[in-house]
Amino acid sequence: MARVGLIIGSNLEDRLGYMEKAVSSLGLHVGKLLAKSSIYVSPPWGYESTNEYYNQVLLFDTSLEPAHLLHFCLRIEKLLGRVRKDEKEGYSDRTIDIDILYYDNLTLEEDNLIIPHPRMHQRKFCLLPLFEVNPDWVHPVYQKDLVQLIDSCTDDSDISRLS
Ligand code: PH2
Ligand code: MG
Ligand code: MG
Repeated sequence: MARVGLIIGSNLEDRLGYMEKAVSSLGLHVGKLLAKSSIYVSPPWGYESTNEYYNQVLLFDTSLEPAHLLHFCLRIEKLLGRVRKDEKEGYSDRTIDIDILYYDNLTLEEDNLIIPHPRMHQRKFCLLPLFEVNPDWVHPVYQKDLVQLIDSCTDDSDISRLS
């Protein structure tokens, strides 16, 4: 059994609806939901769009291997209407994105899957909700805890909790 942190995000149409559906599908396919953070609202990171994101971090116990976990994440994205543009064109708006932030203390670098998520330490919309649900987490590559990661994060975008 592994303990994993996932982040879900949506910036199109019925954002809360897509996120609720993602949480329930993940509960069916991935394992036991242990915690979910508040929903955080932030502007698109890394590209221009007027559609703000909702993001939420989820913690699960799972018996899926990393590759299977990724498979289910991608399948649920597709079921929820995610259309993937050519990724060479950069980021684009999406109904739902489901990313693996970490998988126990594992570090993995494969062509289609890097764990921990290679850009999570650059993004407040990952670090702040993760701090809410697992404040003791330590990044297995950088060996920094979340207070240190948040402190050295240069992301200055406006982020708030959905109230
Ligand atoms: N996801 C991205 C690119 N930019 N910005 C925010 N605020 N939230 C996201 O989830 C997000 C993003 C690529 O996956
Ligand atoms: Mg993503
Ligand atoms: Mg993704």
